[in-house]
Amino acid sequence: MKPHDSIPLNFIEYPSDAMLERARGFYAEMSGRRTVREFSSRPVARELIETCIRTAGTAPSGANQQPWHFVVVSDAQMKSRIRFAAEAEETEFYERRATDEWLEALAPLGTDADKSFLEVAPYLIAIFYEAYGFDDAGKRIKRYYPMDSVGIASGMLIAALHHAGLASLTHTPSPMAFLNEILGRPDNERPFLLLVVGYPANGARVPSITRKPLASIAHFVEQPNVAALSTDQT
Ligand code: IYR
Repeated sequence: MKPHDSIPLNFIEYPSDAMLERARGFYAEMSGRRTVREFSSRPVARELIETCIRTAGTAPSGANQQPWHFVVVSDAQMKSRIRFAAEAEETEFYERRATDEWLEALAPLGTDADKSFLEVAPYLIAIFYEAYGFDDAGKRIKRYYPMDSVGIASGMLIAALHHAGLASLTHTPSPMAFLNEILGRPDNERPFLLLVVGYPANGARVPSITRKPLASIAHFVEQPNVAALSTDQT
């Protein structure tokens, strides 16, 4: 089937050595990203945040419904309200809700119910997905893969922020329905992630963790190279 309307693809082809250089350069840059939990209150230009959100908005989405909404909070009073509500949930989590197994899994990261970074960091980006939408007549319409789509957009936002030189923290107080209430978002929007954004605090430290090597996160299903096999056997 053809789309209703089409335009020529704007595809940039690079020489193959340049492609590898770009791939390696981007990997090197992204492998330097770390989730940060100690933020500086140093202000960040709003235009940086706007531009990174524009990048997030280029993510692929189910039926191109772009089922996301980003609420950018820099207002101190709002940040305090969010911190207060998040800490209430987190205290419940750490003291009662979390299983011992879960707490054990988190122990290496050193997280706890203190969420002071929610007031310190210059920006909180509350990311919502639309569980359903509305047509022009106000009738409920289905959204396709909204969570998955917002997950992809969030990943792109995290990459864009890192690329711009900012640190972020993917914070998921649970449950986080309080974000709808505090930020006045409608019922069809569900909180997906609270992204904390800013500069790291001076001397910020992060847990000593490693990333799984390629061989343990991927494998290739390839056509056997028949020529190479027959020479090996001689
Ligand atoms: N939401 C809690 C707990 C927490 C859960 C996971 I899974 C993490 O990777 C990190 C933290 C908190 O933010 O502390």
